[in-house]
Amino acid sequence: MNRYLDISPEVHMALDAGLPVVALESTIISHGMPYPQNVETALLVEQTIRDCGAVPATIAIIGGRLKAGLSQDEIEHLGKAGRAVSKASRRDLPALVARGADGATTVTTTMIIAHMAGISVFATGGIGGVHRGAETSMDISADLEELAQTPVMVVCAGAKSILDLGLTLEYLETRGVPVIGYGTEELPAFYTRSSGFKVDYRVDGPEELAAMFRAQRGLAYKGGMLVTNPIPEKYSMDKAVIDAAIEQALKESREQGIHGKETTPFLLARVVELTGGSSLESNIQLVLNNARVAAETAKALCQA
Ligand code: PSU
Ligand code: MN
Repeated sequence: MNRYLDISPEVHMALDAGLPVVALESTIISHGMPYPQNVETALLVEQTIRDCGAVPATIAIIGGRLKAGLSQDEIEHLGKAGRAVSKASRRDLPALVARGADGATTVTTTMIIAHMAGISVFATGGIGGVHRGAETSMDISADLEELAQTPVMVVCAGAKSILDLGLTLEYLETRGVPVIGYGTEELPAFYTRSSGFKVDYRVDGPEELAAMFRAQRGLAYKGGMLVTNPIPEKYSMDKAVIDAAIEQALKESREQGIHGKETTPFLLARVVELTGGSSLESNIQLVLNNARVAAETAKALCQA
């Protein structure tokens, strides 16, 4: 095992026994939602995974240690500290480990640590991607590169249209990452079920998903797989309302010269503020929905 990694006793026992485990990220806790809803959601997501018969492994960096499986106190700490906790992407891990610092893991670093721990299924809300205007800013999330090189299945609700969804799909195609629609042929756009873009393949259940992931492993590919699961109909948002909030947030980020790792957290926080928090409930519900699909798929992978 990696000398910087700590696997919690519960996660360790599950992995040893060949039981299903689902990884969860922590940037969504510290940077993706306000306190206290972030902590409530993180705990509810863990409970949802347990109710499905799998074991949750929330991932973060605490005091320079890579953690797979957090205590309630650690989750509470990450949620309360919020944006004071470093958002940790691939390039940040060496500094955080060497300095004994805390870090909230993005999709990228959650994939890295999940893979180190031997966990292959990961549930989240949305992934990073190619930003609008990337042809000049070159702002492309490290999440896409990680999907191309680390063998973890990421279950998300698509990507928010703060990004250029068409370019994000082009990038994933180039890097050989299969984009799967869960019960849909269309790429979901996080708050809404449709985006106008097609996914590569549609699957209709956890067994089919597990079979595809098993085949990818059998082919000895080094990359992962992106599963996009649309938000449940009853929680999906009005496209006009969310699009207006996103346009406004993008305009403010340009005016304020927001760039680099601050861009995504800034846009996410402004969208929640501008929609009066009505997007927060949708966000919470889609994460729970993804947790259920991930747990069922982790179970199907164990039954091989
Ligand atoms: N998109 C969301 N919610 C999130 C994130 C993205 O809808 O919480 C977070 C995830 O942790 C993701 C990260 O991995 O932001 C991407 O950041 P960047 O664009 O800086 O790579
Ligand atoms: Mn970026």
